Amino acid sequence: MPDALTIALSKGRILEQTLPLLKPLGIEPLEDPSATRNLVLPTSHPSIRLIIVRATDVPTYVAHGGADLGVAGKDVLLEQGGQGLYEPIDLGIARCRLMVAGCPGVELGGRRIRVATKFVNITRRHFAAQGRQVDLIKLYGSMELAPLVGLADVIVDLVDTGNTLRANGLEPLEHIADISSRLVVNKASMKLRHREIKPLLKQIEATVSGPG
Ligand code: PRT
Ligand code: MG
Repeated sequence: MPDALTIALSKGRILEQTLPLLKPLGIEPLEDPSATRNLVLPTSHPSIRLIIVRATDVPTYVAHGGADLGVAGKDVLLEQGGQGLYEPIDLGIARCRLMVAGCPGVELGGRRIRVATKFVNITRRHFAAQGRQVDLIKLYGSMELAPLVGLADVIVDLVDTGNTLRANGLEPLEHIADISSRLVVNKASMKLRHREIKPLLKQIEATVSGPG
């Protein structure tokens, strides 16, 4: 299927919450994505296939034309800059909040603080907008650990239920942004394959904003 329209998704909540949006459009993977090791998945739609990539790699695949379309968290797009992409639809899925969090009662005033996060660009911008310089400590996961062992004063991470913070004795301190997943489109594809992509976008938009 060299000419198949390719949609990049990541395993986990984005895949789980995107498939129900694609199903009414007649787009269903022919094999169970959570059970297969295949990274290229044909669908019930003869000219649409899915590829499975890391959540943080979706913008890269789409910007460089490895996929025509993709679904990416707004956190990932904010952090990476979203260059080379159209971002036409807020899918309203995989919702959460980007928050500053730390130990209850932690004093942040009047000194330079250390912030552990995988979102270093978002974090720098957030504190710079407050006129604060911070020392950034880049981590790739388990951010909640950093304040507990004295690696950082606070963290910047995604929060949904708050259970992860609570389980580690941390609390949300500042709200940075509300996050949901966005449909992203390769700019050249949008021009060259407009006849296929435009109706798809219309249908997805109708499903997202539709009744119920
Ligand atoms: O897991 P992997 O390293 O492969 O990649 P990933 O973590 O980037 O992917 P995934 O599937 O975990 O997240 C994909 C996208 O889902 C993110 O980019 C967000 O846009 C969105 N999303 C929505 C979330 C959450 N909710 C969320 N709760 N992503 C992560 N979390 C994590 C959070 O980092 C923290 O560890 O869940 C924990 C907090 O959840 P609560 O419910 O305990 O508050
Ligand atoms: Mg994860």
